[in-house]
Amino acid sequence: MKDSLVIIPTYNEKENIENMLRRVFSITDYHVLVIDDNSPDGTSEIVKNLIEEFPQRLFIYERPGKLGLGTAYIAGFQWAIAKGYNYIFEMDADFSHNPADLLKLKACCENGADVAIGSRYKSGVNVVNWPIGRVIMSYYASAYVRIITGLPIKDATAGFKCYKRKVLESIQLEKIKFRGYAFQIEMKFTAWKMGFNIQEVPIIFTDRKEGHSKMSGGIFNEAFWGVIKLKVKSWFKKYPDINHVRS
Ligand SMILES: Nc1nc2c(ncn2[C@@H]2O[C@H](COP(=O)(O)OP(=O)(O)O)[C@@H](O)[C@H]2O)c(=O)[nH]1
Ligand SMILES: [Mg+2]
Repeated sequence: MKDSLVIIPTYNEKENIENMLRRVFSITDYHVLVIDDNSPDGTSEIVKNLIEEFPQRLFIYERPGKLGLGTAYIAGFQWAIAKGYNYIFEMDADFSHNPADLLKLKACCENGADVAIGSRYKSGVNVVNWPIGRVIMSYYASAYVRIITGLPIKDATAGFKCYKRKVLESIQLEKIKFRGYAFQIEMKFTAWKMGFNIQEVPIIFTDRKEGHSKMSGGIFNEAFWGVIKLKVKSWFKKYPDINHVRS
């Protein structure tokens, strides 16, 4: 069995998923787990057909309905831990994240990081084709997270990451309840509070050319209030000691 698993959550990604999977398989030897939320457009059928071509490398986890990105990743992390993968990635299906950057994220973890983050704001602002309003919102969202929580990360809502297995084993995943960007912030905040080594790797994020964003006002509100909740909860919470897992 190989040591790396890329988790790709999908909801209506029929235009992207096949190209994305072929691209990942052509440039890496990593395995892929697609978490599909019963996409009405038939995304899961496309994945299942490809499993015949890539058995033992491509897996699908089907859920009955749209349950959100956060719980999709939690299900994927639990699956990855049970199967024994050592490097576990989060990546979108829509090519906003360049699959070639998977190799950079893994190299960062091999060179000492416990969590490597594909960062749009590590060196300037590297976002292509997003409406200016969305770039500004995303950039200032990270600043807001830094001011409220102290999290020393330029791209707090980033969803392109590589975790070492021990990070996901140490975080109490069942306690993470957020669904959208707040989920991405909570994972980073928790890993940072526990003392894990988090590093940002500059990437270029390109807006999707196919399909539609599932970003919504509800996801925005969850993140806005979620950051404050996270901070307040952190005053009362005892984070697990990671010294026993440090290698
Ligand atoms: N399984 C699952 N995937 C989702 C859900 N919402 C979004 N996604 C996937 O998560 C990734 C990022 O979503 P996207 O809509 O592109 O968000 P944006 O890039 O912030 O606009 C894509 O691969 C989506 O198909 C969901 O509720 N469940
Ligand atoms: Mg997207």
